Amino acid sequence: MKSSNQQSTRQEPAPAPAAAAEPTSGPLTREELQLAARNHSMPLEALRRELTPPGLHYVLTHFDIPDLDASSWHLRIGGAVERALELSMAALLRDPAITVPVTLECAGNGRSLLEPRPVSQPWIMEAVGTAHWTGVPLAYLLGKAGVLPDAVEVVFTGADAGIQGGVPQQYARSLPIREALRPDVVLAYKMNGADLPPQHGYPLRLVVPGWYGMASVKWLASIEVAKAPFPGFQQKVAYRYQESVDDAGTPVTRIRVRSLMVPPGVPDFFTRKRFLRAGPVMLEGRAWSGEGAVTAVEVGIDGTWLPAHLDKPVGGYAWRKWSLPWVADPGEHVLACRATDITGASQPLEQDWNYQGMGNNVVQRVSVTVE
Ligand SMILES: Nc1nc2c(c(=O)[nH]1)N[C@H]1C(S)=C(S)[C@@H](COP(=O)(O)O)O[C@H]1N2
Ligand SMILES: [Mo]
Repeated sequence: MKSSNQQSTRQEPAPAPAAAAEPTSGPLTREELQLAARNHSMPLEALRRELTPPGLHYVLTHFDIPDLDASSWHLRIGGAVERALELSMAALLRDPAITVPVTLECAGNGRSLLEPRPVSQPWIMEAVGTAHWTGVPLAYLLGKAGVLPDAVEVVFTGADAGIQGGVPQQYARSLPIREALRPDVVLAYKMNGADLPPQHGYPLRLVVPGWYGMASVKWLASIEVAKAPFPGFQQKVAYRYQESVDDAGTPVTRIRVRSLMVPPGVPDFFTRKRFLRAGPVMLEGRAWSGEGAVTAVEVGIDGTWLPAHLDKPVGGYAWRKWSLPWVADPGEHVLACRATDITGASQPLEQDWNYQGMGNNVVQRVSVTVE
């Protein structure tokens, strides 16, 4: 550190931009509260529903929600293509459509459970939701445009702009070509059968099944096929598994296996602690993984793990319902759930820390008082 009145000829390097402030063990800040009041998670009781109603689905918006007019809005598809396209909403509505059930989860979900706490949107564990997304397969439009053979990525830019880590930007993310050409990647104009709500990307958003939410760019303005990896802030600085601020880290991609439980009984208003009557109770919840099918869920009752029943999956990248009957006896109990996916990956009992608080898939524990 040099003091301001000291003369120095040595040039200090400018600090590299960071996705968020230094992690802390201090109390929640006003800035975190401000973000938490804008970006909400899904109340856990909504896990009872296979599809999350839009108002209950989690929301994460970095900057401001744009106010777009679908009648004048256009999507540009250009870059390394044979013919650039400029599409109106009316034109997109005439293209073939698909509907895909997708569980979206924010990569920062669980961030605030880490110690020290990465400072950003302070998710606890409910930044998740499942919807039917209807729209045009991205592969269809890329096929129409004709991707050139030396293309490596596709860059998606949203209409929303702001500053993060000192860097002015429009929200933008890329996908490798092979992911962009998957048949289930959709440019969605409907959520659960209705027009997209403003907060979920009206009039058009990308939905990338299996990937953490940051890949699913909302309020799409343009799609650019690129011959080199995209160096944008949300790709190279944010959404990385980093040990420290100056670790380049590795990119966050697919959703790690995870399960959540509908908290049984009734809550105390302020503490959210749970209370229920002694006797039979059906423990239930949902489990998902961006790596493929969920193959097992175990329910922990005071540290003893029991296999849960799994319902049929509703889609390749949508959550799967699990349930287990339990006879609650009076006293204090700790309930937990733990999913395993087709790759053999299971949720950790303790979470490894990372600088941005990405990919936390630690098992959920629910304390209940049975009376
Ligand atoms: N244009 C734009 N797209 C975006 C974002 C954003 O801030 N701007 N946030 C991303 C992040 S981090 C997540 S987790 C998901 C959240 O989608 P949802 O709000 O529809 O649940 O949108 C992604 N797409
Ligand atoms: Mo996110």
